Amino acid sequence: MNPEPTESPEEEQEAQGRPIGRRVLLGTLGLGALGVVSAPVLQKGMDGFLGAVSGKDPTGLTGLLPNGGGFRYYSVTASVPNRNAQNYRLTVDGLVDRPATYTLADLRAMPQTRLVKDVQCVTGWRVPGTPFEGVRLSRLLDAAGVRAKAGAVRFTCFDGAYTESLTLDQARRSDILVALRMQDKPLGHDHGGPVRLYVAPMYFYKSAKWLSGITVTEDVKPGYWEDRGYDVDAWVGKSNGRDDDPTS
Ligand SMILES: Nc1nc2c(c(=O)[nH]1)N[C@H]1C(S)=C(S)[C@@H](COP(=O)(O)O)O[C@H]1N2
Ligand SMILES: [Mo]
Repeated sequence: MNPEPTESPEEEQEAQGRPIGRRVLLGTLGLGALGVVSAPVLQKGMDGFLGAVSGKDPTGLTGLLPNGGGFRYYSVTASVPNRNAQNYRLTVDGLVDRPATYTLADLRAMPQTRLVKDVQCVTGWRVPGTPFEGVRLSRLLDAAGVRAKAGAVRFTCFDGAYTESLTLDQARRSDILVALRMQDKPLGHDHGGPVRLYVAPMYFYKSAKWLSGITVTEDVKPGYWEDRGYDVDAWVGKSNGRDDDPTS
């Protein structure tokens, strides 16, 4: 069953779940500004502002209309702890021979892959030509030694709520990264830093932010948005009832 793109859970959440952001934005810009700004741009501004609130710069409101490069900030939790080079950890466990825990330095010391492709959110927005850089997921899986009966990979996040998954065949693709950098800069907190998943060929909801766990499992378990109607196999242009141009 495909969700109706114009009434996707993400948008419902944006509409209902952010009374503080809406109130602050209305109070700051005033109704005159709202009359001029079209709805999609206003929505971007709200997301950008919320991103700044949860990040570090709540003062730069006008600079966030529209926000940085077309990205919209998403989090299913009200706040997310900050993790840095000192306290970030990524665990790899489940159906593997060699479970491992990586620090940020460990991940930085591994061979890095850089990909430049479009980003496509299932709600419609697209950001062209975005560089992501990091360690191939397949490399971490090989290092862990995936057991024969394994069929899927589950991702967990240090926001404590978001989850995602891939089949093992998907996870082994060369265009899926454990990303440390985006737009040729270290991944900032708002974009899921210091480490997020980047699943180039799929809708951006597969690219779990604030990645903290990779667990090899027998079967695919639907992730956060997939429990709420999104397709588990999220190929751009071939899922969720959409016909976007592919990103890979
Ligand atoms: N942990 C976590 N990862 C997440 C999300 C989220 O809410 N929490 N939202 C997903 C969705 S729907 C999108 S479009 C992108 C948004 O990434 P951005 O905030 O860097 O633009 O993150 C994806 N990964
Ligand atoms: Mo999304």
